Amino acid sequence: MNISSLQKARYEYTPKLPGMLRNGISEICVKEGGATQSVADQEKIQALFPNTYGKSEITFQKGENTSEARTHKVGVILSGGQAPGGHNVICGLYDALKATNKENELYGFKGGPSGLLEDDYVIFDDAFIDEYRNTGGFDIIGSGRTKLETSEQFAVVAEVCKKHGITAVVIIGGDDSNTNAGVLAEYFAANNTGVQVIGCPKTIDGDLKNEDIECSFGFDTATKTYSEIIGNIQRDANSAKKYWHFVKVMGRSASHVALECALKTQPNICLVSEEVAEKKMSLSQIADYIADSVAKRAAKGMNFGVAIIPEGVVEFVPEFSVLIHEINELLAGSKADAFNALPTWADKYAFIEKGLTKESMEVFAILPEAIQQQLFLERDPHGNVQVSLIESEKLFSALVKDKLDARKAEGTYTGKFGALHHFLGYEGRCAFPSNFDADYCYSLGYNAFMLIQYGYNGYLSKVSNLSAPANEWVAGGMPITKMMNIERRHGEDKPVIKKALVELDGAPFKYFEAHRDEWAENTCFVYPGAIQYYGPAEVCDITTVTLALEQA
Ligand code: FBP
Repeated sequence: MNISSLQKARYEYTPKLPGMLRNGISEICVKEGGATQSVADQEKIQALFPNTYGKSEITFQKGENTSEARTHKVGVILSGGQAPGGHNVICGLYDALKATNKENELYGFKGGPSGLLEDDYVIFDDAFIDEYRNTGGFDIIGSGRTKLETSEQFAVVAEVCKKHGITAVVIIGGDDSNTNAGVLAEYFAANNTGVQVIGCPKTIDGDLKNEDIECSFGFDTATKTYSEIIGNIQRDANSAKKYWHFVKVMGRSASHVALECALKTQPNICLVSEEVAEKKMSLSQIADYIADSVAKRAAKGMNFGVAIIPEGVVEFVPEFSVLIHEINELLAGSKADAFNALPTWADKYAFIEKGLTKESMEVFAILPEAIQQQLFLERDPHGNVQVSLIESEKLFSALVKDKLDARKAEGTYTGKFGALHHFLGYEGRCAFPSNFDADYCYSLGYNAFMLIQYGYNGYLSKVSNLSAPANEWVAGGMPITKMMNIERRHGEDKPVIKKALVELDGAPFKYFEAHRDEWAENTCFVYPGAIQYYGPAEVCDITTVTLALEQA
């Protein structure tokens, strides 16, 4: 197999573990904290999780390992979108499991949760694992978005575990997958299967975090990768001085990725979806806000700039959500056939004009035609508009152009405006994990096995104190039920891990808010450059600005 010299070098990299896990398996003991409670809706969550609710927080310490000596077969799955470091979670899990007992085995179920349902697996050995150490991607076993959530599915998983003698399942996933890990753990306990479930917090979006989970893995590497590219674009913009670049970054439900990239690169504009929702901003107001920056810079002779747009922002614009809802209604059921049968876009437009309320039609009318068509043509299997496919970077640049044209007509703007568009998403999800993610992920996996060895069920592998050097990280576990509350999902009350959105009174947003006016008007670009894997710790090992500000 041909591999790059970096890949070869990364095979040799030894991930750093938290101090308390460094002394060898025989010297890791457990300290149990007090009983826990869910963050909200305690009675309801307790009633739903009678076997796994209220368990203690766990911290590992240096001391005699008192766990029961038994052979373990562990199953692992990767669930949802790729995130750098997933391979290292599996490597850490494998190394801890083998260091404990050579007879222990690790089964990797292929293609995400469906691998568990279809009993499609590999059994890892040293040669297999060694090819994936410190590499990006989820290709070691693949991932998938099948949801493990029904009792029928749980019964199948229990059968598969029984068939192979699997004693524990590790689920590497985001908030939904770990919610389901908690429900599966309860099912296993209630049915006396003897199988444990441990979750690991993954997602580049950074929206699986709370008072216990300081960050999800992959966020560090993905945002460093995007920031490198944004910095390069900024330098190009500052060299050529003729384009405004609209850069959309991934992050469907939260703007952590956009905000972190902005904190690293200091662009002229960064939209934060949570603020858009809080201030109930309209598309027109957002366009004016960006156009103001364009105009102020143009007045100083700078007809260039960079704007970061979070992937999910349009869903946070109240008037846009109403429009989407009305379009879904307008084309519900057989009405879609009547619409599709109309021969021209003009006919379709007339149909839309008749079906939407006046307010929604006003919003629809200001959209560029390409976006209007996207709303009607690209629909999911249920017939709903696929908001994630909307090219919001193009939408906003078109709206800004309209605003500037109007200002030109009024004589209040005389600059030039040429826009270019970028979408940074998949580029960052499988990058070689930064040293932080390589270390963090390996520790999460290693730690997950320690939780298994000590018999815990329904826990999330927890590694904290992450802005300190790895030696000072704290390893342990937190009951998944502690992170749950009840939310209305698809018309039903469900116990779920709360998704973490950007907090507008949190330190990262406050820092951004305090500096953005200056960044909007002047050129304060920062060029972070590529992720460095070898060199001084202050260049290679520091994590995100978000975490540094949150923990300052
Ligand atoms: P997870 O929440 O599963 O980690 O995935 C998040 C994400 O990376 C988003 O940022 C992006 O919108 C989405 O995945 C894309 O999903 P897909 O890989 O299915 O196209």
